[in-house]
Amino acid sequence: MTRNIIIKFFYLTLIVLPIYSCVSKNDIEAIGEIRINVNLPNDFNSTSGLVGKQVMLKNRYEKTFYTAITNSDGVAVFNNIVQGIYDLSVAVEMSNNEFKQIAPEAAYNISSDIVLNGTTEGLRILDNKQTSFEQNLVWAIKGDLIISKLYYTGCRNESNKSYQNDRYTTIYNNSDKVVYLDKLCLASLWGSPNGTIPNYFYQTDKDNVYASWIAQFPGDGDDYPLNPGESIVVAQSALNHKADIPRSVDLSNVEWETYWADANKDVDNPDVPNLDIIYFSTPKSADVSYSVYGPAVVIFKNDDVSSFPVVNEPNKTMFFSKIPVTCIIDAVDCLKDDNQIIMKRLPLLLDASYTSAYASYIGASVERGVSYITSDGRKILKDTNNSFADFVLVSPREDGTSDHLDPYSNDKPELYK
Ligand SMILES: [Ca+2]
Ligand SMILES: [Ca+2]
Repeated sequence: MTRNIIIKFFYLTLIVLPIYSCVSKNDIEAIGEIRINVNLPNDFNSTSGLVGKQVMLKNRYEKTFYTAITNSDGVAVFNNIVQGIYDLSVAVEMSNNEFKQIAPEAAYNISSDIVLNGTTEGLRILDNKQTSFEQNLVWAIKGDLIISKLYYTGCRNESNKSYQNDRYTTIYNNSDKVVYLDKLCLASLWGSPNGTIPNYFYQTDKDNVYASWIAQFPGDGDDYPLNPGESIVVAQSALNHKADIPRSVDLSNVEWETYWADANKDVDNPDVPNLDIIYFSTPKSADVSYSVYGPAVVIFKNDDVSSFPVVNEPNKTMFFSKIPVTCIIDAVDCLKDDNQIIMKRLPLLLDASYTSAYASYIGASVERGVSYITSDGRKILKDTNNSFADFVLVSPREDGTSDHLDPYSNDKPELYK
């Protein structure tokens, strides 16, 4: 990944320099040295877990990335950063053994590997007055099941008319054990992915998230096993969308779909089992679905899901199901673009940043990059609870076809294309 970024910057430099040669020096002034001091949580008693970790700075307007590696003090040094507004991001994976050694109290009773992450949004690197910044990390348990791919943008037909009934979610077993999908819940959170007023719930409550809808797998505990390295797809509608929309996808043979009977507008594929709809804030809508501009999606298990409280924002009439963050297994926040950071819906603990398709109706998906491949050929997908670091955008080809949008594939080892 680092090599790709370096190569990218090498070419970028070759291309950009002649153009910039006519721009005044102040516009492109580089800042000499920027130091990022990465700090583990207070109850971690050593910085040994921080050696050799990647710190990323993303220039907001140029959408370029810089990376640096932490030294033995947990400090990452960047040289010759172009002045600008940056989003800082650190994501660290830690084994359960190391967790137990460095933070025995926090790790008590926890048998999973963990991730540590932290972000600072809108870091102002504009001059040499401040060249040293602190970045604190928070930890979270690494999930077995992960949302490996989201296709939420919809696409367009040959007459350029928008189409969005083909959205889907892929769930992957990222562990080395069989995991059961029984009673797993899939939910989309309330909140716009673009706008000017930050999400009320996000602003006021970091211990819960608030769902517009919740769909749940049936089963009583051992009915729907998912093997290590395998995935299943939940379609909004399990149809061959390609039959009428060549740029869309064939979802007629996926494992699951959501079907909302009450509005009488949805189609039930009898050959594909349905998730149970546990909660729906807008029951007159045709189906439970995602925003084409970017949903916030969570998967979780909780025995009390049917009796979660439903709450509204002050002076608002819509109600949402309140989900405690402690039961969430995986989550991804998708925003409309890089200018919508204030619209985040997921607490930093669940997703330290966000991912984006940057446009709607383009037939693009967001999918996790491959972290590594085990000796027996199983892909371990990137999962640091930081979508900015974990996800890559998969766009259609130039001719507009999107048949490479294979719901089951994760084959992007290199991030930040
Ligand atoms: Ca449906
Ligand atoms: Ca069905």
